[in-house]
Amino acid sequence: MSSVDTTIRLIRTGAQDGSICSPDLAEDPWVIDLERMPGYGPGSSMGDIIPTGSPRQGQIPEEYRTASKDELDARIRAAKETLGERVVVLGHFYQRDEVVEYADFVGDSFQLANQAMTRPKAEAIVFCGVHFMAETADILARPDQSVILTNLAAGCSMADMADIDSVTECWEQLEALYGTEPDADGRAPVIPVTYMNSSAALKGFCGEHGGIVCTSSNATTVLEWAFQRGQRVLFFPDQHLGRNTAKAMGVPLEQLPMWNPRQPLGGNDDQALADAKVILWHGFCSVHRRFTVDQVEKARVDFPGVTVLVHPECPMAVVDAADAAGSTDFIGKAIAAATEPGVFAIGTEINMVNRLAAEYPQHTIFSLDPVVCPCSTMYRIHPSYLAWVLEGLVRGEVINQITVDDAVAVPARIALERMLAAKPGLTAAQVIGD
Ligand code: CIZ
Repeated sequence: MSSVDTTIRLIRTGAQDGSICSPDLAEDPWVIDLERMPGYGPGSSMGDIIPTGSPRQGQIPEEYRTASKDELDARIRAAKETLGERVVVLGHFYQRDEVVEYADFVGDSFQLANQAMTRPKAEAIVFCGVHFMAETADILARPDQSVILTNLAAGCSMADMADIDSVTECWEQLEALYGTEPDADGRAPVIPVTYMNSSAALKGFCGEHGGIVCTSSNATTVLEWAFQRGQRVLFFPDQHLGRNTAKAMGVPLEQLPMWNPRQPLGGNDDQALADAKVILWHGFCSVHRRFTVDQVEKARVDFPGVTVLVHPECPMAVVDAADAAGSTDFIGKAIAAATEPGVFAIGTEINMVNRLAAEYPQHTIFSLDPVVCPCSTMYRIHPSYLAWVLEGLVRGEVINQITVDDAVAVPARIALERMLAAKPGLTAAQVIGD
């Protein structure tokens, strides 16, 4: 099976049938960054508005931009060999195969940050993922370890949808409405919960305000933790993960208002906020927003008996129409656990789906979305950038270091530690009861 990159190029040149969401996908990332559009780049979030001041990637030396695939391969392998245990390369599940092949670990954002910790001799942690992941790795890393993001333009459009200023403004409005005193059971008026896919500043905000971080694997446990300590939750940035998780825990949809930071009280009235159990920030993932109920229905018609597995960042109607919803780790494990050959339609990023299809040839595994449309920001990483930063390390130069100041890293670590300590255990009645 060919990689997503190869498929894109074949479709672009007409050598293979199919459709891609942008012809620019066939371009190299430095062309996109410097010559075409100062946005997220082609792919699933290309229509999203990138905040002004988002990191840009400067021009990398020509020798890397023009090197052939074979030359880059030889240089990356030689640099890794020279650096040995002094470097660890991390590749996210959503990263292209052409980069993942050099990764020492492949996983989700939190698994990767933790895996880096299993390499105590690593002086440098090279992230082939997106910005918030490198920040998390830096928060958890030792002070003498440097974390490198291979392309600084690899941000996350969903993480960018909640910034510290808008969340602080929201918090002040909620404090004015609810007050700051706990109720008779000692529960705070609101507990902030941030998804791992958020800036370090928001993790720090949660650490400072009695809140916590969650991943898509532990969102239920984290919401239970929050309901033990608070009357309601402010959940950011992904509305869909918040809604899908709270709904599955039994919270009625009327108690899940959405907060639009561009409107007073987030576009809600006092009563809706008084009744709220989870206030959902209006963010979304443009990869997962592409999946639709029509696609699920088509998969069921085309492949009777198909198992539809989707990520909880998908819209609620898609999650409801699927057979199961869960994190990347959940989806991978669900397929690994299938003993009989089966058909799986998957609603998550195409690189991961493609890799699962190659890894489990006994099954038919395909993306629910017929259009090839990778995560635009992951797609900014290319082997040229990896060769550039690794050869920098060989010369003793740390390129594209991501550093989180202690003023943010210390409270952010508290919010992450609360997540690690959270244990499942509340009943549905405890969650939704007043
Ligand atoms: O946390 C991650 O790495 C992402 C993007 C999702 C997931 O489910 O693992």
